[in-house]
Amino acid sequence: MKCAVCRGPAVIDLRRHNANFCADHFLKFCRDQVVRAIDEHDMIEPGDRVLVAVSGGKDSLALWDLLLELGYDAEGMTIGLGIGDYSTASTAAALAFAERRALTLRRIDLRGDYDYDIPTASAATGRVPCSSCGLSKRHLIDRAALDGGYDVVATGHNLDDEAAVLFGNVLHWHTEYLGRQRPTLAERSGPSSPGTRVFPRKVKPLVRLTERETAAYCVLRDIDYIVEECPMAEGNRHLRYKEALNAVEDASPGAKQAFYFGFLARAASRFAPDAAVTDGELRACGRCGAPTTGEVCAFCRLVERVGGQDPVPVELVRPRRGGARHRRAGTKAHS
Ligand code: Q46
Ligand code: ZN
Ligand code: ZN
Repeated sequence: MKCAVCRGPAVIDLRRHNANFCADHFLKFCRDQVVRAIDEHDMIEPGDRVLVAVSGGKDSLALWDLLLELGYDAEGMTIGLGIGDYSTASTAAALAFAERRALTLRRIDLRGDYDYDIPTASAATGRVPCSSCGLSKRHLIDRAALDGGYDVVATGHNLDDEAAVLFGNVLHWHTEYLGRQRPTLAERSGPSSPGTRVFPRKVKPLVRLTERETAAYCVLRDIDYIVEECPMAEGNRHLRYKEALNAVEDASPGAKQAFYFGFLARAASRFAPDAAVTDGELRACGRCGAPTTGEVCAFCRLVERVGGQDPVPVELVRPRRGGARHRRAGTKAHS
């Protein structure tokens, strides 16, 4: 197996590109894909301050590393979700990465700062853990970006994630989500205070890389990431959609990227009006000031409902494969 660029020994084969690469040219391939995503979707301007949402997994650490390699001013933020050993190990991986490179990593701990955690929130609300988890993460990272003066929030969603979300949104014809499913979401200002940002710009620079590629990137860059997946993800729709798409990809390499990039090029704009309809009029939350369509934002309502409750062990709320404990699953399905 030879590298497609230098004919040296290859370390990875990329069937969807019909090419093999040596370590150096694979790392260059990853950087090139990120540069292309950033350029094509106007993600980051030179001089922008970037806040990277860091979980400690392969995608977010590869993203942070790639942005730094490309010369961006990128700081990290991690949120302790309280999902047992998984959260402990995730935070440790994020911290180790930041410390080794003397980087700034902002930290929030749900139990320490807001007196709840994701398993307890799931038990108290009777909804899948990903529901309160996604809500909490979105709210807290938006808040941190606005308060910290960051121009843009970057998340580690990769091609597998985005294709699976698209598959789910098409399967259920969630046209408002299809209208919003883009690798760059522009910042938004409040209607009552034009010029004041209420939502930061959000970008997904890894959309041109698969999770196999981000894992290989981490190995070749000597990045220690948490290999274990979140125990709450087991059995959720997002994973099932990924498996279905992987079966298609196996039989037909390149199908996944054709599906996702074809959607962006030829279909996404058709659904934009559906997204606009559900956007609603924004006002400031009466408690925290965050933008919301109601009196009090969903995050403050969640904290009010579940804050201060005794911790519920992960095992009691962990979803089981095939057993539909709850009706809804998967935050990424709506991102
Ligand atoms: S961390 Fe949170 Fe994910 Fe775990 S509970 Fe769900 S949303 S699966 S990306
Ligand atoms: Zn090479
Ligand atoms: Zn609020």
